[in-house]
Amino acid sequence: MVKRGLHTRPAVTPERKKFYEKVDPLAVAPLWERLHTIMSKEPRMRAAPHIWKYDQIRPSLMETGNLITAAEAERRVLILENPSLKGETAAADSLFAGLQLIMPGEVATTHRHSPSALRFIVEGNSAYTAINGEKAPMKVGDLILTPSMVWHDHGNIGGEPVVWLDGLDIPLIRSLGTMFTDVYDGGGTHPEGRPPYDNVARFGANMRPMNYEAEGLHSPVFHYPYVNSKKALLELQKADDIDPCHGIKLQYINPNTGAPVMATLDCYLQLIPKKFQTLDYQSTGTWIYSVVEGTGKTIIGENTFEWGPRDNFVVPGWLPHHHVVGSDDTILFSFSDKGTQEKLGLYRERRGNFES
Ligand code: 1HN
Repeated sequence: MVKRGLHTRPAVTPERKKFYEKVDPLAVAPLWERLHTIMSKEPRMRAAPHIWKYDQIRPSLMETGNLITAAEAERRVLILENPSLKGETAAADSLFAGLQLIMPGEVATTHRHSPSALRFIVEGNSAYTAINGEKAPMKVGDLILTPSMVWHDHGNIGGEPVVWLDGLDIPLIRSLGTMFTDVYDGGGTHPEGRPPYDNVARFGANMRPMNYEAEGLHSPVFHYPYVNSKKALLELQKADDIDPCHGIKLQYINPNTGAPVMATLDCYLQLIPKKFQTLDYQSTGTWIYSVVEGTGKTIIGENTFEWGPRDNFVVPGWLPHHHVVGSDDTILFSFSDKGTQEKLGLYRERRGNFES
């Protein structure tokens, strides 16, 4: 008998083997042969922890600028594909991540899709994402949302290449069978909408227009400028209220509800002070990080990942992990499926010193 977790696989006697073969054409199978593979005492993710060092990827990413136009590619993205999920277009069991490049003068035309997406700007300050025609000028460290089924396009009006991290809920949408995509007017661009930063002024100043009625499952703010979110973290350092597992970790929220910014993607920005070592944190959530400022390392089970600005790494669910920060204060962006799991009553976490 093979013992694994809670369940044991019964012996395969010649009589049983014959039975299994006999019933196979009927499209039925004995659950007792499978129980040990599907049920585990605790989560076992298919994705392994992985780090994508920006310096190693950047030359190849820039090469794609000559290899294919944004027009031909539609979206010029190098998928951050987890080696444990090769060919599956995923960074982790439930999340997609990629690095998108847009060259000076290029546009990526308007489309919309049922997967929700976030952009976290990594390099360059001369591009924009337009949401229903309203431009969000991209600055390094800004978070820009393109929620489910909202029209969006990108453009680069300056002289430098611009790169951002794309985060999407593709694996979830795929498994639910809820994938829909539309191309705007056969590959065109949405007409100019409201002026840049309109959404930030309307909903992002802890105020909102009088008699506004909230609708939809996503934040009415779709642009969270880094200057604002970084300022909040720096101000909070004065209170010296450092969470042992997370440092100072702020969640980007939908101001209508206090909920995560989108139904299926939950975003965070955290400051961990220099020389700080966090306590272990274990959660059912999968976390994808983008390092903004500072250097350090993250220890995830057996893996130690050393990181600096613009590196990306993934912490798959239920793996205890902690951060060790170098000689400068560190700022980390991350996104997660935490919000999705919480809606379903499934999120669990453990903090501090525990048996792993
Ligand atoms: C997509 O539409 C974008 O709109 C980025 O910029 C990344 C990855 C998979 C599928 C669609 C975009 C994407 C994507």
